[in-house]
Amino acid sequence: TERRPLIAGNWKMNGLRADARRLAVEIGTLRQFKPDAAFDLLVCPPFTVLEAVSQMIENTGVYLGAQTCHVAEKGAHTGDISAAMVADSGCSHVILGHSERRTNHAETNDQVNAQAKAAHEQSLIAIICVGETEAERESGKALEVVAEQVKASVPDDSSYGNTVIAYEPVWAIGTGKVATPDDVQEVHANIRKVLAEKLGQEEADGIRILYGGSMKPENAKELLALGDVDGGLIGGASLKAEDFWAIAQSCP
Ligand code: 3PY
Repeated sequence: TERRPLIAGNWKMNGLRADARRLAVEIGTLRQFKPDAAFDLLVCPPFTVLEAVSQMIENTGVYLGAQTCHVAEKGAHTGDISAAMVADSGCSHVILGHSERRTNHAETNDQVNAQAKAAHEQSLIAIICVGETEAERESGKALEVVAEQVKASVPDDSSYGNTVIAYEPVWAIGTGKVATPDDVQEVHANIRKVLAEKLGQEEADGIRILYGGSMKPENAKELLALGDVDGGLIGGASLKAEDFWAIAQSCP
């Protein structure tokens, strides 16, 4: 299975309506200018501007995603947003288990697994995030920790059509530190091995594994050229259309 690169912007908690609209228009315009470029572009703004961004990127080919969803379809969950609501807002994707969610909202592998199932039921593509902390890497446990996260967070109904993995070493998120290409390729190849054991080789060969953690125009080319890196989940650099586009243009 050919893995088409996915360049995903994680806007995090950034974007009031006016700025979000402007950024969305800029990204949509760039995409329309090169509709045949062989990568998928995805923007994941905060819930409050999904609707506004959705209108701005209509018919541009840019995909829309949310940054999390609740496991339940509806009900007494004040402040939460369900996968059905995410889909209803025009999203095709949802980021799940980002390390900031795991840390700030105590999300566990089991919860991320249930969220991904809920997303799949709404025909959303789940982008499941995994990654080790600095202490775990320093004690030589990076591969083991990430393998455990993949085993536990990826539901059994996952396929290359409905699931993307994002490897984000926690110590590289928003710090400017980037993992070395050798380290990234090693982790990505091991994630694919774990996916093959769990879902079979065909699914594992088709599932896109993104690198995240301070990806920017200056380091994107080297990272995106790695055999098991199938795109990027981009934080800060996704808030500037020209940087986001430059990263996408770095796809091999
Ligand atoms: C980063 O680039 O720092 C991210 O966390 C992207 O999700």
